Amino acid sequence: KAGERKAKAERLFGLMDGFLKNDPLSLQTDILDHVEYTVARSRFSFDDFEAYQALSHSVRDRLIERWHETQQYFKRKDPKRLYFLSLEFLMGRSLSNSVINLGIRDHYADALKQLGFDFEVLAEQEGDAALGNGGLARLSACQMDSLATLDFPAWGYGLRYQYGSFRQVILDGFQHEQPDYWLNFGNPWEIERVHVSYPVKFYGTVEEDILNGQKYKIWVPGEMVEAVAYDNPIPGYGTRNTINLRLWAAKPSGQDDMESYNTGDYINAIVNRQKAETISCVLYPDDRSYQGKELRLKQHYFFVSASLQDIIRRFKEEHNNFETLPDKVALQLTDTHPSLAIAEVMRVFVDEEHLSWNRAWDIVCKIFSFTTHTIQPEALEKIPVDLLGSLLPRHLQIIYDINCNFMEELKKKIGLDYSRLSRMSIIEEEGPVKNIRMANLSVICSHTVNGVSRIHLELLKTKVFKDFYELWPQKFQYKTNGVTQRRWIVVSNPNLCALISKWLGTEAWIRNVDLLMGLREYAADADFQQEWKLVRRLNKIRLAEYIEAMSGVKVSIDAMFDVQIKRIHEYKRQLLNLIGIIHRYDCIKNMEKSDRRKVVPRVCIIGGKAAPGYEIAKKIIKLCHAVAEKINNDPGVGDLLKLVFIPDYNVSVAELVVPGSDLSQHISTAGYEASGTGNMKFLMNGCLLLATADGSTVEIIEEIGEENMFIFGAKVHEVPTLRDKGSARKPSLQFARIVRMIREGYFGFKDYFGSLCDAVEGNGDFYLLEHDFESYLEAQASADKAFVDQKRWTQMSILSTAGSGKFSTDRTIAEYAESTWGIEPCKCPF
Ligand code: TH1
Repeated sequence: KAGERKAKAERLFGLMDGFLKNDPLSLQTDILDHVEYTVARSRFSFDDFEAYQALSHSVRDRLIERWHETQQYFKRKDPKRLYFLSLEFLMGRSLSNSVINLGIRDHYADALKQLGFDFEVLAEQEGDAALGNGGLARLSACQMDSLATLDFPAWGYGLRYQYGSFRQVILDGFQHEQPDYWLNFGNPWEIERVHVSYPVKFYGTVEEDILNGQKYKIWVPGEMVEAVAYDNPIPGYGTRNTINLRLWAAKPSGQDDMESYNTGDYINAIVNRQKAETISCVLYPDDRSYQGKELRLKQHYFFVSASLQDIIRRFKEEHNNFETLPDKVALQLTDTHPSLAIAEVMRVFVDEEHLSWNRAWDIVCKIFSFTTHTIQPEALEKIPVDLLGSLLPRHLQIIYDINCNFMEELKKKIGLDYSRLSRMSIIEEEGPVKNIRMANLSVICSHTVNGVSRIHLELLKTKVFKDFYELWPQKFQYKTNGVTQRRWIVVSNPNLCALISKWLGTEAWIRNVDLLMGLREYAADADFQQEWKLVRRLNKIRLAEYIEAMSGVKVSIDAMFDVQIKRIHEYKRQLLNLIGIIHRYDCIKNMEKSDRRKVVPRVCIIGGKAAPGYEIAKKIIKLCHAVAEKINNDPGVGDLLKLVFIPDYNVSVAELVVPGSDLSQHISTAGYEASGTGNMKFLMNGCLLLATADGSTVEIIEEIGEENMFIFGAKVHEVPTLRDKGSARKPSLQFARIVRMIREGYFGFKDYFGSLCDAVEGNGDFYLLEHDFESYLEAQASADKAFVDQKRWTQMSILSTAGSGKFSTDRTIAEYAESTWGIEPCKCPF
């Protein structure tokens, strides 16, 4: 039998003619075949979009080859695997990233040229995959790139939302949300696996059964939905390893409800079944405040249940003893969103696999690690007990049992300290409704809890999880976030990439980013500076063209491009930026004509989405437009100051904006940004940072030195006292004057901005805008001063890139692999 199988395999491989070839002729034939047979257009006439489709399919073929090889290799080697669970992945575009990681970008560019197409133009045809909101989701995407590149045997799991992050449309300066029809034109980057599907249960009751004299719980569901897998290959750079991101879509269950068909209401029965698809229909657009909505909870469980069925099935194919599961499987929880997985594993083990509670619990405590991404209380997920009890009745019982055991253990350790016990309980009893605290569940059941920057861990230890830290200090760690240099330099800034490789004399930094340090020795070199400045200028030209196309505003390339792009949030203080801009405008207006020559011209760029229900954030967007209208049309100001809002900020917009900026702002109130990752993208691209000592910026300061940045504002430990002092502080007259201008309608919309102004005045100033205003202006003045001295500025810019090595997800992932997941590389041989 084995001999027969081998002979067949050899014959098939012979038929296959080895792997796909990457010479120009093969690539052209391939692309044209896809034009004809996949896109079904004539090979003699097809447009740019059709060319993009055919091109992507040809790349996809190559991804699939490596995907197969890698998965077979993992299966054969059977290493410990990491399963990375995240409800959000912001992948952006895939084409350029894929061909670069496969090492065949130039091959494709040549092949296309001979067909009369330009690679870059075709790459622009692709829309973003935006299955996430902000930093957390892009972090998950960057981490996938590093997991693949570092050859780790890992898979990502997520949801395949039919509608990703909403499209932000600005009308009259107001944000409107529109659906993101990202799948309408097909998605060549995914592989639908119709045969990989699992039933997911909801509602119903819990009953008891007896088997071999033992009592068991059986969950009799009230609703069943099918989860279908869509695989998205993730190629590593400089390796053949291609890992998988498996996303689930909801489909009506294959188990027919005969009852409703038999009653004769055929149409209604079908229509009702179709509703199953709503579960994976839409991404929740709010990245902070958590609302206990049933659909959201359904999404969480749907995702968790399908992923675990898949993971456990794979484990059982090769193993028959769950005791070895912790040696073979690590489950990473990205924030609390997937933490129902804990209760689900307990349920499967106890109810379906018939393990004893204690054995199941032992295993569970060894497989989960949890990373938290915030400290803001409104983001901590709390599920109303009644909601969980109706949707997932068995899970509620299990969570109660876990909590009960935990409370007993805890009492033995800390005695009857009831206030501490109630703080640490998974069940929140206070308040009008009882809630399940998902964060407590995650901490109790995970072997490791990670923060996303050093300062974030400090705050977790001393505030949010203080009680838990005192109980289990060894559980708490941090892994400072990173970004992938493949996407954020190689893909998005090809000129800088080439320049770095030229001066370092190697491309090795693309896999080993610490080598960027080697740029330090050329930081003051006149030739290098010249080339550096030229690259940056070309990027600014590209950005200026985009700005003009999007907003109609013509901007000067010589001006300093000053950028703040990120989700709009009070704690991120876009309003401080705007107040600073108004102040600058006011100064220019009140200046003698002769003094204006000394002003450093600025183009202020703001971009970001506001959660649809977040009124204050939406008002900030409107204020930005109102201020821009006034400034940009003031002939007395001209090129000295421009303000533009870039609509519909997403990954591909960031790829354009980041390389073209001179200065970027990361100005959250200290203690509020758990890490921040935008700062790292700008840093890598040689953009200087104007920032508070918050989140990962604290560590950036250590790497590149405060003298190469513009740091301002209250420090973390000062914030609570400053807030308590409130209006007792010395008021800033300048600040008050500007707030009054806004309030009194200097920029129009008089009544509309009142609540914005209330939120930053006197005791209302929760995020300390007024307190930090003065030092903010000083930092801005130092930035102006530095910009005038272009030699110094360029040196700072080079030193920023040179010092950015620590902030690669390659480092983050290597740390997780070593001290949290316990996994090792598994490199597929050539
Ligand atoms: C962000 C944090 O705000 C940011 O500081 C951090 O760099 C990033 O995560 C990655 O670690 C968060 N995003 C979310 C999204 C949701 C809930 C909480 C957070 S915290 C949905």
